[in-house]
Amino acid sequence: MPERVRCFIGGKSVAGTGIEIPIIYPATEAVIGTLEEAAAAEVDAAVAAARDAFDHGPWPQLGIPERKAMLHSIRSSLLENAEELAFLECLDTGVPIRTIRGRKMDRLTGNFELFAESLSMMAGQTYQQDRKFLTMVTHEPVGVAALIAPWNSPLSLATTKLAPCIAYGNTCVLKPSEHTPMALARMVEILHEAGLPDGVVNLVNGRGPVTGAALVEHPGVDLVSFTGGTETGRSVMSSAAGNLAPVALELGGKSANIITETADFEQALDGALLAIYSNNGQQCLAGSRILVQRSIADRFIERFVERAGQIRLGDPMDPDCEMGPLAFREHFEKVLSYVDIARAEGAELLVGGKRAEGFEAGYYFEPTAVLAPSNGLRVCQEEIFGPFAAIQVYDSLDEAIAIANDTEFGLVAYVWSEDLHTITRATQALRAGTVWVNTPLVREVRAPFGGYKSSGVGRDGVRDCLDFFTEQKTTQIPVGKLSLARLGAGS
Ligand code: TXE
Repeated sequence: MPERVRCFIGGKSVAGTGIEIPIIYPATEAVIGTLEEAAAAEVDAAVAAARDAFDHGPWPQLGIPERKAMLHSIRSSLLENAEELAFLECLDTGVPIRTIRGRKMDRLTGNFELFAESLSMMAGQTYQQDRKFLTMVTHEPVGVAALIAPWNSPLSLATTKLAPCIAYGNTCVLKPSEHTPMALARMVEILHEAGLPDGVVNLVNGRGPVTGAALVEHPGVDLVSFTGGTETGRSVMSSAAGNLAPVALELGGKSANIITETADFEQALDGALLAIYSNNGQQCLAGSRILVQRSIADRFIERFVERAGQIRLGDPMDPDCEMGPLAFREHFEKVLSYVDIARAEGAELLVGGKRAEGFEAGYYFEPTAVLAPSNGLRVCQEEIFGPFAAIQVYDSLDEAIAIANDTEFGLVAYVWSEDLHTITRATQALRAGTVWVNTPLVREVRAPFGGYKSSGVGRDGVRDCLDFFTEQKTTQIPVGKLSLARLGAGS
């Protein structure tokens, strides 16, 4: 475990000259390291290193086979170091180690594999309508990217940006969340151990409004990819606008999980629990509004509450742990505050609602559910980002769809039914970037993923990443000599 987390710039570890930030293990609240915040000077140096690697380095000029080979080599090195990375991510986040070892590591290594493969299939276009010209469109790297990562799943969400960014020949400066810096710092070292040229990936650490803002506003940055909260996303977009830097924003959600009376009851129950309580409840795609049809509501709520109360909270390093602590103190307090907000607005607390008992320390919060009388409540409209479900009862499918769409967000939506017409009607009407039918939380990483409305701008996925991380160049060449009008030649 590192004692100090520093910047990594131009292939070297560099001290941060900003403040020192304690790194806290959320399961014990113990200080386990120190983060050296990058001040403006280190942000400048990181952007300069990325700029130099882009403008003068080999990386953007390499052929596809060479870049592909490097991505495969990175993937192998990450696999070799997977256990160490999983351990650090668990210390950073408090997410159960079994989740990290499984789906997070697959996603981390899979991101490099996917974009290595996608390079093989990268192709431009030709336009042949005008037979006097060859017109071709090619993809070229854009330049230096600022990549801002969140704290709920640092390795997989950072590399969802980083892998396509470098695959398509760009260079970057990565800024992890100040709450979860350790696994990504080690990952950046591993990229270099695998042979990545210096300056292609640079790392700065620190608070969002300090290090993050300095990076996003930097005139040397050509594009910005951000995952985080919706309010922060708005400010990132307006800062990037100063440099006309394109932005991709993956933001919050308040996704509806519609449980119909035609659902496979047990599957829907399992799915609803996973959708709100996995990853300690901290995921943008959580099914945080559970809409249950009246005819099955009593039975569903009873079983849901019973199961929520039995979820095994504990030491996230324990392979049997199902739910760990929330990621940091301020976030714990934010999630807890919604219990009083819910009560004050007339919601009924069904389960949980307080710090979990039996833990001397750690940001442990009980799996919580409230019954909300209306979708207008704050617990139904605001992203809580914790293990906190707001359950509502509806009568008709049309009513459920209207409730589901009555939100500023539009990241994902879930529907559970064995009836084809219910499924087709709901999937067409739901205003969300992804609709999951009879399943929770599958991420087909090749397909577009992103939000309608305030849930984001742009999409992850192979085709959209190619569009975002490359410039398209149209080149035209005449076939044979042209007979051009001869201005100034007389007659
Ligand atoms: O996230 P922030 P916060 C949601 C969730 C959560 C809320 C606030 O609802 O409760 O956002 O969380 C960096 N310029 N999500 O405040 O601030 C920051 O350092 C540049 C949803 O912790 O969005 C971190 O690296 N960067 C979500 C990253 O932005 C800035 C994941 C995300 O932090 C910045 C996380 C600035 N001005 C929270 N300010 C998801 N979509 O999965 C902050 N940052």
